[in-house]
Amino acid sequence: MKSLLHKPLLSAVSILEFLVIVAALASAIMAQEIQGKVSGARAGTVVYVDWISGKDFKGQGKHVTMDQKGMTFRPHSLVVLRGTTVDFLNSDAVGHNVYWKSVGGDKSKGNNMGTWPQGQTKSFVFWDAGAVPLLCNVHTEMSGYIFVVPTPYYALTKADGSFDIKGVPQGHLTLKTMGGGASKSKQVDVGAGITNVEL
Ligand SMILES: [Cu+2]
Repeated sequence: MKSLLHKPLLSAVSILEFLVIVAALASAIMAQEIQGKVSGARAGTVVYVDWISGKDFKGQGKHVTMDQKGMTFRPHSLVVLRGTTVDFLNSDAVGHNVYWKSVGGDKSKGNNMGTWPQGQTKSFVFWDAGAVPLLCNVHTEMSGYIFVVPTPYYALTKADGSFDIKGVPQGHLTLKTMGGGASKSKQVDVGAGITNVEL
């Protein structure tokens, strides 16, 4: 009699324990996500998590390509983590130049990479966070953007201003925007699962 009562009780406890363990594992594995909308924004505004104290994210060793093709910068907007190397490629049959007047509005960070022919690449490592408006002094109608961000947690807004940043750490974070007008900023408490933010 005693053993009959005891057995189902034991198995009920172990099922509960099992479910608790599964739930704990799932929340640990499941990445946190920030979803939201930047009011008034169109496609191409960068939304990013600002510096996190105690963390020093670097894109060191990582290469991404900014192409000049069909007389345009491709992609038009490129977001990179600071420390990332941008390989400027010329895919057109004409010479293209690459220069920027400032980084994050700081004119002392302006640079002219020079002009080079088709098939060649010149590289630059971007360490300073901020917007880099790209120009070509051969073709004044050409323009592009590199947005250098301080953390690997970022997204570009879609046409309706919505965004989605996956894999964000939990905690008290600052969300900021870059490009597309005046910069916005908001404190966010990221918990498990999805956190919704309006900027
Ligand atoms: Cu050009």
